[in-house]
Amino acid sequence: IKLLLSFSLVLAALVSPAIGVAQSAPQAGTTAPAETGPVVYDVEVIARYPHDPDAFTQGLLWHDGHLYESTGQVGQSQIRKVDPTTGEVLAARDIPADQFGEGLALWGDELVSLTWRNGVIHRWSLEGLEPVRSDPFPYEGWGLTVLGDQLVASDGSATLRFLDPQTYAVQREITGTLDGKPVPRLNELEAIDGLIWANQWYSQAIVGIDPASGAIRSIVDMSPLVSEVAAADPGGVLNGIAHDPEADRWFVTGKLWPTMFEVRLVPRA
Ligand code: DDQ
Ligand code: CA
Repeated sequence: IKLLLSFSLVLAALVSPAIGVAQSAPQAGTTAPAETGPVVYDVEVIARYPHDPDAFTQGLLWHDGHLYESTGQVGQSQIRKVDPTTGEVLAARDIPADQFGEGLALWGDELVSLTWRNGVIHRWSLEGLEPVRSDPFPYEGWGLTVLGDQLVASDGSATLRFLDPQTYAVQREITGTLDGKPVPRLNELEAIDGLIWANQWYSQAIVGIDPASGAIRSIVDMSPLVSEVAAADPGGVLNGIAHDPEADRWFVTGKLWPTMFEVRLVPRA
């Protein structure tokens, strides 16, 4: 597990050294029953589809036969509707050019998108990607998804905030933890089958977080996909999880990746 969540040694020096995985050995002599650890999964690649290698993927979701994607980097941030099979960008709308686009979620017939440090959260019509409204948002914006009747937002720490989808008021928070230790740099999010699945910035794993407690229940080793893509750009990290609930299909990609992977999770024996 430590290995799965370990990240680029080059970046280890630049980013906070704590990756937020358990470093302590199990305590000897304790009689309390050990809590069940996370289930570790490998991925089986079902299909590979083209993905715009210039898309700095920040948010990804599936809706009604299409992928919707938000992209980042100042001056290049967009909201996009994408053909999942060809990777063709069917429609795109620019995020204001001075802003850095981040996570994306669908609420009703509107897309909601974060910005990294611009302090603003946007809404767009699903049909036509027209800007609907923009509101102040007092946190760093990283990932965004919907669970039940709330939005869930990450901010680059271990904290996930549950927000009112209209007012964005924070209704509760959880801390993503593994063996009780906070797991920082939670990034792109997707709620699937009752867990909040998260990319962790600069790790080669996706984690499944219990929305009640914050405990990590699942760890998916994505390192074969990261190796296959071998992104040259240091920013080209694993990022982007989408799920087609009708066919139970998982889609994963990364920033500047030329490939969109459809995968199946296989519990490690
Ligand atoms: N964020 O999307 C994770 C919030 C920010 C992305 C910033 C991209 C910079 C990439 C440079 C990597 C070298 C440290
Ligand atoms: Ca997503």
